[in-house]
Amino acid sequence: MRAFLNGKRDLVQAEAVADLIDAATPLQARVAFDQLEGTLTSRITEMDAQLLDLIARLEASLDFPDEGYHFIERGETGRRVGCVIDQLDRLLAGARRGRLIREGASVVVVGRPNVGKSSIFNALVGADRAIVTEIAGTTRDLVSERADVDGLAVTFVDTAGHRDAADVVEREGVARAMRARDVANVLVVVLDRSQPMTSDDERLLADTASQRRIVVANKSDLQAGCSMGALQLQLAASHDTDAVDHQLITVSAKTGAGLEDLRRAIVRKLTGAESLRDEAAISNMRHVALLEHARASLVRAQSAVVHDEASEEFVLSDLQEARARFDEIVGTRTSEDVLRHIFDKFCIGK
Ligand SMILES: Nc1nc2c(ncn2[C@@H]2O[C@H](COP(=O)(O)OP(=O)(O)OP(=O)(O)O)[C@@H](O)[C@H]2O)c(=O)[nH]1
Ligand SMILES: [Mg+2]
Repeated sequence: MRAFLNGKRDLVQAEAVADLIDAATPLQARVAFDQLEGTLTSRITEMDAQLLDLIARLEASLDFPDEGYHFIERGETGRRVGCVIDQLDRLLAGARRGRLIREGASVVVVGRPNVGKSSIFNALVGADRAIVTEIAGTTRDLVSERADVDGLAVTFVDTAGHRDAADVVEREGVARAMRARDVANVLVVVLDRSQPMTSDDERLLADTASQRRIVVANKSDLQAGCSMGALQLQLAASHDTDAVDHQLITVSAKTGAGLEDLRRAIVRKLTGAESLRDEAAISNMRHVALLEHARASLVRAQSAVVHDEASEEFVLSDLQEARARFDEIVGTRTSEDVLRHIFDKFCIGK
């Protein structure tokens, strides 16, 4: 707090110290460290400088209306505001990753009985956690286990095979599987490639089409019972929009073939990136909220400029508003209450 009050650290950096202390995984510490070194601050300073320049030009145009001279054209104003919005969007895209890093994610394994869900689940968590037998309907309850995937804390959940069960215990298991399915960040839908597709498979593919999912064809060590081409077509048919999602991963839980591809696909699905290590991530919700607020002001300014519907004064006030949010993030204009709240979290040695 003293470093902040004396201008040696901005607020973002001070908050990073708290995050560093709280970090539970190496990746969380990395994100905090980036922030401490000023990655976020420098991005914000850049955007702020662009807005300041724009504001100065607009104000000059307002101050000298009679000179017949514009310090900036409307089109150029709109373009420059758009450019800052793009930068904000990139930062906000990193916020989803930041949140994942902080909070972790859940990956739920579903599929009809006996396709190898528990075998894949065990392989993903790296332990013989769930019972595997050749009897269909082995797993009857949710089995969950946390594992570190590429630095992310992921909770994997194994579920009961999806079918119309006669047994009450299994029926309850299937109901639980459905509930887990609905709250998953990513679904792993398992099919058995050694068997022809059944109506249960088709129903599951259709039911999960709108969710973020990875479809896996397991038992690739056995002779194929359905062609990959037919599976691909089936997948394409169950999707109406998201074309990139047709991806099908072939694995064998028995030999381990393809499991590394599956792990990578899970990270990509969760984060939208190949790896979590290549981009700055924002993990602080205060920053996200203020960035979103700034973005909304800029969108308002841009639409006023583009539709030529408001005078420069209104555009100016929206731009000022966005700058005020930037100031709040780095702490040059942050209320006492917020500061107290932030520094109250540093209770070292108390
Ligand atoms: N050959 C071969 N057998 C596999 C593979 N994966 C699983 N199995 C076998 O398939 C059977 C079912 O595996 P499980 O992992 O229990 O399947 P499940 O989907 O969890 O089944 P339920 O819990 O009953 O819904 C077992 O006998 C496994 O040994 C694989 O990749 N290749
Ligand atoms: Mg099972």
